[in-house]
Amino acid sequence: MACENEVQKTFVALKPDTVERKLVGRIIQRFEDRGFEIVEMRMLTLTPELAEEYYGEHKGKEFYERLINFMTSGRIVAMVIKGERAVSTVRKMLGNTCPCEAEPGTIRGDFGLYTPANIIHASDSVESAEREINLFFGR
Ligand code: FUP
Repeated sequence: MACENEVQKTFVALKPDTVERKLVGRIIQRFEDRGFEIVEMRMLTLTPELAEEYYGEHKGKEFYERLINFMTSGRIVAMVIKGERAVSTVRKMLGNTCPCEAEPGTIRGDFGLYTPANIIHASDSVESAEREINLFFGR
């Protein structure tokens, strides 16, 4: 497959488990090592309102309440990562949503064991990236 150049921005959140376990620096290091640039970064505690807006697509699913409780349980680090094909490449670096299925060498495969404490979130498409960047940095 041809490797087409396209600089993109994607949204990444380091979840409360990552802040609690003091893994923030090691995970950011992976993105910088890969060649990405951190262009925005903010530490915050999600309000239930923001968490519900952020995860609105999962409302009604059996894991939703646990997910919202977890995501509001401590500080997160929200950031915007920029670089060549950031959206798909960063997603590959994360590994499977469920850390038990994530390959070793991926972030979730190296640092996580279960959901919802699966270390990190990253946008799954260019459209989601725009929505999430706007939600966290556009106001
Ligand atoms: P991802 O895009 O990889 O973050 O995954 P999803 O958008 O499908 O899920 C968002 C979050 O919901 C996950 F990061 C963790 C949580 N979740 C569960 O707790 N259980 C599930 O079965 C699926 C997702």
